[in-house]
Amino acid sequence: MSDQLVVGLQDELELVPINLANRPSWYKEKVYPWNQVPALEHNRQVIGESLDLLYYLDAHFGGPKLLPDDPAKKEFADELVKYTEDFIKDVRNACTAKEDVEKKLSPPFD
Ligand SMILES: N[C@@H](CCC(=O)N[C@@H](CS)C(=O)NCC(=O)O)C(=O)O
Repeated sequence: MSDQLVVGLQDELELVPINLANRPSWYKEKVYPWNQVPALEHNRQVIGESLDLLYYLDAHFGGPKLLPDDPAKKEFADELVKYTEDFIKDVRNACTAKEDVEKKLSPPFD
């Protein structure tokens, strides 16, 4: 680790853990109506969606960039985040299906 001083986002933002199994009502009512995490409230604006957050954090805060500068790599990162989201959604749907769970799990893992 370098001895360079790194100011992390934790010094600029307040991190509020949300228990997804027992979400506080204020979160949906006052912060993020979609009631999912993550979400960021900054300058009276609420931003959700992981990819939008990465772009927002890079644009509004200092420190190491979360996304690459190279447009081709940025496009790949974009694709990767979207792909991961679809994968998680498919796996979650398969796991919570009432029947054929194994059959429904195959396509995302294939
Ligand atoms: N499209 C959203 C998906 C967010 C998401 O699925 N968050 C999960 C936790 S990682 C969540 O809040 N799950 C609870 C729910 O969907 O009810 C993003 O990319 O930020």
